[in-house]
Amino acid sequence: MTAPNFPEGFLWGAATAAHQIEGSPLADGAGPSIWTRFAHTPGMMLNGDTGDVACDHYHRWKEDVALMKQLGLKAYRFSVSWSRILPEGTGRVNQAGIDFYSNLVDELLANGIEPLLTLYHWDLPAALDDRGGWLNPEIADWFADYARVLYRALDGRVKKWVTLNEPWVVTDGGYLHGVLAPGHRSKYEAPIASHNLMRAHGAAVKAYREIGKHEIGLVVNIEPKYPATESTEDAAAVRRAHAYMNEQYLHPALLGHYPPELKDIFGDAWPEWPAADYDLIRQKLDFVGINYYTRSVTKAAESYPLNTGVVRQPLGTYTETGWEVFPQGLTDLLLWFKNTYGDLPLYITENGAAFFDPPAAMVDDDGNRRIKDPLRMDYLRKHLSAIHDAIRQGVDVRGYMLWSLLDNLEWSLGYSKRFGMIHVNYVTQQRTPKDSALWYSKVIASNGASLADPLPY
Ligand code: PNW
Repeated sequence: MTAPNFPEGFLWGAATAAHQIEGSPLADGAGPSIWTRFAHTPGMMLNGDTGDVACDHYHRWKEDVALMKQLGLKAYRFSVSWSRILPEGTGRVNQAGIDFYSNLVDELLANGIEPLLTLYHWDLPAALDDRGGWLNPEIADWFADYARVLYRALDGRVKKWVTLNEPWVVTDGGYLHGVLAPGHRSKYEAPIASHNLMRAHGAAVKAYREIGKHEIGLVVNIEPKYPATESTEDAAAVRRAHAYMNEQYLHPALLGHYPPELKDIFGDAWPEWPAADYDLIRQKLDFVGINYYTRSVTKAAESYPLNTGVVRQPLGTYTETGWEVFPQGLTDLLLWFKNTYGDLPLYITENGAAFFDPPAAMVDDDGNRRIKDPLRMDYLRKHLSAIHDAIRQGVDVRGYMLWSLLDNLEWSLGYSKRFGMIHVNYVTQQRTPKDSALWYSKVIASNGASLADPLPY
């Protein structure tokens, strides 16, 4: 490999989300979110884990920013918990909630780290779920009002804003399959939740144009779909899966319409939407954030309501979440994005892997605690090279946020899956950068050139 040239100023960073790391969800006047509630519903979380303590980032944010600085991160993507800011979701503002994020942003800036702020990473105020949550069309206004509070408090110090993280996961997990909060299972609800998410996105971007002076975008998780065989049935399955996951949100946000396959998938559960909604949803965006983890090899199969299945690859490498490692898919996806939606600045806003890492027991010759995580290093190196391939082919990728800064609460899978480049001991809360973090730190310092070097082991 020749030394890759990443664009000057490429934004190297790491990502987290409020409910996954903060802990103390009800501290200082915050209201409960659907995740506080879901995690305390028996049977919903693996091992009965909750986000009550998580990484205790709510108290250790200074230490965590110091670690970011030590590793040389240029950027940090985090999310704000809506119910810390507005305990009832609308109306009364909780100043202590604003102060927490305001202090975090100041600390990042003081350490030369650019904040990327996500307004919604899945923790809807429980009070709003009681009013219908994402099924209530009023939520577009609720979300824009919440966004305005933060724009007023932080715009200027925060220059990169994200409306929603992964509307697909919110709907698919939360309203179609019931595995994520609020735990509903309905093909009638899913399209409504999706549509209201996109209306809320549009309303928040519109509000930003009135108040904000910098950049705002949307973050989606996308995953290329390859056919299992050359049959026409599998080709059709790929089209459904692709429309459902990759186009359902990007099409309305960037093109102003839904892909036609959604009607086939949802049948009578797919409503006709008022034309005016599409104007609200389609707003000019300053960038799009892409979260990439895996691909899927797709076949026709009986499943609700998509009638698709995934074929496991016998020679594939799989992570602890059962996702195939497939770096080429990221290059393919970035090229697909450019061909479909045109030139728009892109950030990889999440990419990473859960692997089993040995506990932080090893001590090296210099007396430093070491955690060897060769699989994560290899995963990151291959994906960064895949991004570089896309950049060479003309895709405008401006930054990379590794998922995740810290081991954290992997939603309903609890603490069983470790995505962090920094190990967290959940008993002592001790943080230990894994070898992948030390390696990533060198990649950052060389602006990617060190990707050409072989891995240390
Ligand atoms: C993302 N999928 O979720 C989230 O943004 C993170 O909060 C999460 O911890 C991370 O990825 C790791 O899971 C996803 O099924 C969940 O394709 C599911 C999928 C993709 C992303």
